[in-house]
Amino acid sequence: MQFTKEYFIQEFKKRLNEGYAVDIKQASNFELYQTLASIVRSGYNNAWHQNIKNNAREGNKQAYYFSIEFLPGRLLQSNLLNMGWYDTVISGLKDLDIDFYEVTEIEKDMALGNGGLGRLAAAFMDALASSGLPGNGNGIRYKYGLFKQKIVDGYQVELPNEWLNQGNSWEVRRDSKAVDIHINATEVSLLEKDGHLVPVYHGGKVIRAVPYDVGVVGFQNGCVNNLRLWDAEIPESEEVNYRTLDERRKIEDLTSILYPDDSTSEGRRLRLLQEYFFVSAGIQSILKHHKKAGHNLNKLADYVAIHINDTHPVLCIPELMRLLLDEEHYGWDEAWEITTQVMSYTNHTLMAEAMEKWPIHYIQELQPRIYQIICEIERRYVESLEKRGQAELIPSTRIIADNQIRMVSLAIIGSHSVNGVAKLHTELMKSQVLNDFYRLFPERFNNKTNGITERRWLQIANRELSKVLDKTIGKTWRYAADDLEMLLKYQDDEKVLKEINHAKYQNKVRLAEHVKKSNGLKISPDAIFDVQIKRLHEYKRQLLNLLRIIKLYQDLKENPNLDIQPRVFIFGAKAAPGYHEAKVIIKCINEVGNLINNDQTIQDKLKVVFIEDYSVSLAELIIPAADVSEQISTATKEASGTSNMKLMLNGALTVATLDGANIEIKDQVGDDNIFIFGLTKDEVTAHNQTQDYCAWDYYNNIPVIKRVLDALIDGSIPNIQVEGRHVFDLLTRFNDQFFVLADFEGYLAIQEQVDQAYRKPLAWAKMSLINIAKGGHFSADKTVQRYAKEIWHIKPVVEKDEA
Ligand code: 26Y
Repeated sequence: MQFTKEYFIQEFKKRLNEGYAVDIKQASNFELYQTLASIVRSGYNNAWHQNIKNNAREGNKQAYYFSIEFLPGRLLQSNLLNMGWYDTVISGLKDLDIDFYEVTEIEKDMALGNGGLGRLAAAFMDALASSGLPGNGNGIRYKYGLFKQKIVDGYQVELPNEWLNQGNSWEVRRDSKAVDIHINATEVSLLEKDGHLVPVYHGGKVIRAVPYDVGVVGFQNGCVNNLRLWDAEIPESEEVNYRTLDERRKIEDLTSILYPDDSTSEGRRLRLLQEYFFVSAGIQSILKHHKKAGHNLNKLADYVAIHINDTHPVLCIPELMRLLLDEEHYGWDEAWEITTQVMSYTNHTLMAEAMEKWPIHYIQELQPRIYQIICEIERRYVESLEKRGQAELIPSTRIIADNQIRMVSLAIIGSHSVNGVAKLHTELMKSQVLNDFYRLFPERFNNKTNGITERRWLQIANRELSKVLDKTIGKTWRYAADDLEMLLKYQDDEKVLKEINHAKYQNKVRLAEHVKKSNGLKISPDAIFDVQIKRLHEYKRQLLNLLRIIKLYQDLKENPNLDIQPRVFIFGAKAAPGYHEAKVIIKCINEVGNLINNDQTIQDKLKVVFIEDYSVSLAELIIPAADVSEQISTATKEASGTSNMKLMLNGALTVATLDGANIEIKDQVGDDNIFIFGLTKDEVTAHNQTQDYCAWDYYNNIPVIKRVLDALIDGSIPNIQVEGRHVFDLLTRFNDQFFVLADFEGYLAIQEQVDQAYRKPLAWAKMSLINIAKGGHFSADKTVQRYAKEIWHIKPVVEKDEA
């Protein structure tokens, strides 16, 4: 069927009437949105169904991406784009006098993630489908997802994000695919049955996992994959075992929020239960599907690849072992062979505190059989190292130590592939943090630099720039992101450069309007829009940014006529609810903002905007409007970063340390088109090894540092008596763990260069153009194609020209 405007208009009117008994003039935006979504769903449901059937019939090997987070954002526009219906729908709605973009605003972000890792998982879903690769997601359908952030008196307040209140248009509940999960058995004994030893669980509870499937539509190729999100319920037959409200509430809590507060043992246990819940549900459902298709489990690795996204789903390994041993009666060696062939693992951080370790008794209580299996994996592992004569590597790599289970060890030992997410990160993994594992299993380690989906971040988010690109280099970049390089030919073309600047300006106007509405603050699109958007973390160094803002403010107070380019500092950041330091930093940013934004004497040369409740949708508004991208983590700490890629793709110039994927961005755009500063990885490593860093020396010996830090504690910034002192202490008494003071002067100097560069609009636009042109390098399509070829061994089942 040809999807014409006439057909669309007719269908739209019909469905609106059938669904809501209203005509267009009376319909609310919500009703219009629902109607539109229903047409979109009908448009891909058949392909979705066929895809599932084809994969089963053809025996295509499929990848399953297990992730505790998925952060897709809104789906209406990306589904329309991927189906090739975008322009037709906009034009049809226009004929009906409906503002498409207003309707899209109704959709709540699917915010089942907290940051880079979750957004990456969503980008991979889109990229897999768009590459025609059979790849599915497996995660949790959180009722509230990550909290909704409000800023009250400068403080972060966490509220539930009721994203499901009005339903989710994109999900389909599949009762027939529900599976049961046994938890909290008090004891497991082995009984002989039909010649096999089978485990019998005593005590405990059964939880039913019910999947909600979301179709993931590929870009104009007819491929629709599956994102399966699990909800927890009490099975009817089990109701008698849940007698108190408290017990029932526990089941509700299980899929209530992402990352329950882990400052209490209750919260930590809840997260562990979540991890086991979605892992067990996912693996059981994969095995069921595999058996139903008539395949032998011996051959599981010919049909299935399971990917463990960070350590959160690492119980995949003992859970698959459990099912193979106990339910399918494989011997250990055979089961282990199958498991390691199927599993692969991505590491997203090398920071010790973010590496999961679980007290043994948590796992014992959760599922004693899983604990037994982990112990046996450990026993055999230790034995094998002894046999290999590598006993010296046992203490650092073993799974169980100090009464804790190290999830990284389990992940590496139980997988055939371990990858990092940027070149530097993989190198550090191999040479430092996971070096002992690398010595044991060098062939498992590989790099897969992260990627982003240009479709969302350019085609959807930045229509102004997209138009300029279409006009200048044609439309092939919309299909093949590498074609953005064609833009390089125009780097000295004044007309094109002006158009790029104009597009940026329009995006800045749009963001300024939003800021006026949301923050009540007037900002000028003529100022530099200087953007730092990411989770609030000390290593990401929002503090470094803040100290420089204070410095500029002090300079201006001393000399109101100081010749600086007006700048608007834009922050978007959530702090983990239990992360006190991060919350203190948010308060300080907001209070410095209050002071500066209300000070008439500095003639609007500085403004500080904290955009609350940062999300994918807000990123779509902010990123196209950014002039400067702040990627200023302490070298070695940011595994990759992905907002750095999105911002460069949208023509922002990066101020960066040599960390994560910043290094690869620099390699792409060249030294002249990026602003690099700060300690290098070797310098940071040396400080850490020699422990020679002394923050007080910086404070005492460098007047500009002293002046800025003193402002935190001398009352010159109102309302931060406690928080200012806290930050001061972090940077001095606690010896500035992230080397903020060491990098401060370098940061000021590079920002001075940014200031000078911005004064030459055409030269700036040229740098911007080069960044845009090189943005295609970081396409998630290419990244997942590398995973497909080198880790999962899956092949495209839909070619582009089949669309
Ligand atoms: C401790 C625990 C529960 C935990 C919770 C969340 C551990 C890690 C995370 C999230 C990590 C995360 O988002 N990491 C980011 O992954 C991105 C995608 O690879 C990277 O670009 C980014 O540098 C990294 O910080």
